[in-house]
Amino acid sequence: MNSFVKSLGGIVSAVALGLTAGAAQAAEKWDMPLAYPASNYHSENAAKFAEEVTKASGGELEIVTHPGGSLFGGGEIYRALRTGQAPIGERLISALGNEDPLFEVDALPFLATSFDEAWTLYQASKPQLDKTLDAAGLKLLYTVAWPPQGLYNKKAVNSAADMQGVKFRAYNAATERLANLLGAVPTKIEAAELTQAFATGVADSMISSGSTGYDSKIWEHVKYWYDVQAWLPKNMVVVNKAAWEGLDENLQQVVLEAAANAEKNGWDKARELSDWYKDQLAANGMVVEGPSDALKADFQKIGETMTAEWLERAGADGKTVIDAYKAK
Ligand code: PCA
Repeated sequence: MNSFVKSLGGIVSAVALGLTAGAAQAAEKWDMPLAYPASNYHSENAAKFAEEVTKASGGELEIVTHPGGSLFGGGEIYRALRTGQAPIGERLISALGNEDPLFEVDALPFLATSFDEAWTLYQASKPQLDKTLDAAGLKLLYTVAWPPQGLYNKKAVNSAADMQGVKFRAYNAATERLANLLGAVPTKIEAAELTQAFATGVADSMISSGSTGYDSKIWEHVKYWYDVQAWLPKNMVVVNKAAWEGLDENLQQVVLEAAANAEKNGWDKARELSDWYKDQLAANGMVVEGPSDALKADFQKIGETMTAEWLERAGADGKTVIDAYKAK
């Protein structure tokens, strides 16, 4: 093809594209990256949220979820949202501790250990969370908690001594630190890569909920889960502020209403599924039990160290959150 024909072709297709874009201008489509598998309740809840927005807006704003890290991996989602590569998405809040220590408050061992306490901590930390996100060019739409975090390990664990040198999968800086304090050897691995990590022996242990163990059929590789109830981390769904401001007020209202529903439904679902997940681990042959007194004491000590370290890093803002939580 000579260059004249080529550039003519370019012009023709540019015109055609322009026409298509013009015709479709009324409707907006938002891709929504998610890090966790499609069948996980967080992802199902997000899909329902997306559907509600699409329906209630009469198709004016269509939200399409992309679970399992298929559009952006878990580690990429926050950046994609900040840069506007994705207008909306979901991320584990405590994975962002390197951005701001305040993101880690819901991964402090033994600060909030039940759904009720986790909800209270969320309310206490919300003003700071909003502020931090706003400064990053983002707006919080809703959060949903994970069930309480317990210890998975290939072998029985009676105390921290049994964790010496164990290959430990971490999902944020806090679980990395915890592994180090346990004497284990941490590697950060996103949930989407978990099955492979355990199958290939890259990891033999982790701290997570029954939910993530269930999603990755962890019983194929791991025998024990200790219900330590160390903390309940949350996922958040956030929207890029520029994308948000591009919506008219009616559409913003539609999104806010769907987000409020998603928050309520998501937390309800997490509570409802928490025991079910534990039953599933046991039904698939795992030993599911409470931690021994020695293990509990070791975890308590580690929790105190981590809380002191966090307070130092998080400064006055961190103290404000903790004080607000304790006052509730
Ligand atoms: N599951 C997520 C984070 C917390 C949880 O329970 C994970 O393991 O990646």
